[in-house]
Amino acid sequence: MTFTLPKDRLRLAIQKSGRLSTDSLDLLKACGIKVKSAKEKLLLHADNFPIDILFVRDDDIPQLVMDGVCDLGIVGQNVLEEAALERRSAGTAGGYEVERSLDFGSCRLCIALPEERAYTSVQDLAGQRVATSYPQITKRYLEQKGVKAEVVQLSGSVEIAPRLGLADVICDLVSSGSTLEANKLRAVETIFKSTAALIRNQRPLNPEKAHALEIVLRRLDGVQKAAGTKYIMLHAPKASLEQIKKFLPGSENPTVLPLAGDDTKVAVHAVCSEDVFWETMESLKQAGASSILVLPIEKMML
Ligand code: PRT
Ligand code: ZN
Repeated sequence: MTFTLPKDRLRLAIQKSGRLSTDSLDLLKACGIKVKSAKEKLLLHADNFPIDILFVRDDDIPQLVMDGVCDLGIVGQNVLEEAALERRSAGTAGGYEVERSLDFGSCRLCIALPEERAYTSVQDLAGQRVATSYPQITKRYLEQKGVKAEVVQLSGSVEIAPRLGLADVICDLVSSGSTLEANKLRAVETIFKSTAALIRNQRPLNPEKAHALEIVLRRLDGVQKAAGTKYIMLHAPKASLEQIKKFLPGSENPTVLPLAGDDTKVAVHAVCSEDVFWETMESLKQAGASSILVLPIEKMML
């Protein structure tokens, strides 16, 4: 299929269908970029922003960005690191920059072995066969540790390799750990920690695209910052105001307002940069606060 892409619109590659797809689309939506969900399409134009979205397999995203076919991509840092190492070993150029780490797609690349096997240190992996979909990252780790082991590349179902006799140990992504548990494996080393990231091609953008990217990044920072914050409102006796302020997590300058009809109390409004737990609310209550409300914040611009 061939299509032409306009030169003054940003091109962003995201995963078509998989663990990062919904979060990537939700992030665009939170940044005010409207894309109609049409999963059968390869390319979508945002209606209200100069950006086109390309829906592809996650493995293709680093290459599309490094080769400049797309200006931007949202991809797991595990996939990115593997592709970058692969390119380096093949001597192929292609620069990229990680613009932002994102707060989804978190996982870790772990070495795991059958539960019943003893393990004391990474040196125990010498002479072993390690099955993985991430041969470059795995080899780099083993080399750094001075361990000589055979790396067997598999494209999927790595967790069954020991049972099939294809390998002695595996190196695979883990998030909850239930896949390892179901396959009677245990993680013994974490060799790479990953989240999704927004990446860009290293070459300078033309002024229109650079301006559009600046806006996207500002909005994205506003969304990510808001995700970890809460707005808290409460009534505080004037006498215990200073003590109550100390319990407000990560809040620098709360707003203190008079309370109509009661001059012994004030209303306190604060943006808390950390989550507000029940324990915090209980401490506030004990310190004399009442009518405590905790609200989520959708967007922030400071
Ligand atoms: O079709 P396409 O090639 O686009 O997708 P894919 O099947 O290659 O990737 P997908 O959608 O499975 O994962 C996309 C990205 O999500 C990965 O590259 C990671 O950055 C991130 N991610 C986060 C994960 C996991 N968590 C994860 N748990 N990717 C895969 N897994 C797998 C893992 O390989 C193992 O099989 O889930 C299993 C382990 O999960 P737990 O929860 O049982 O530990
Ligand atoms: Zn993939």
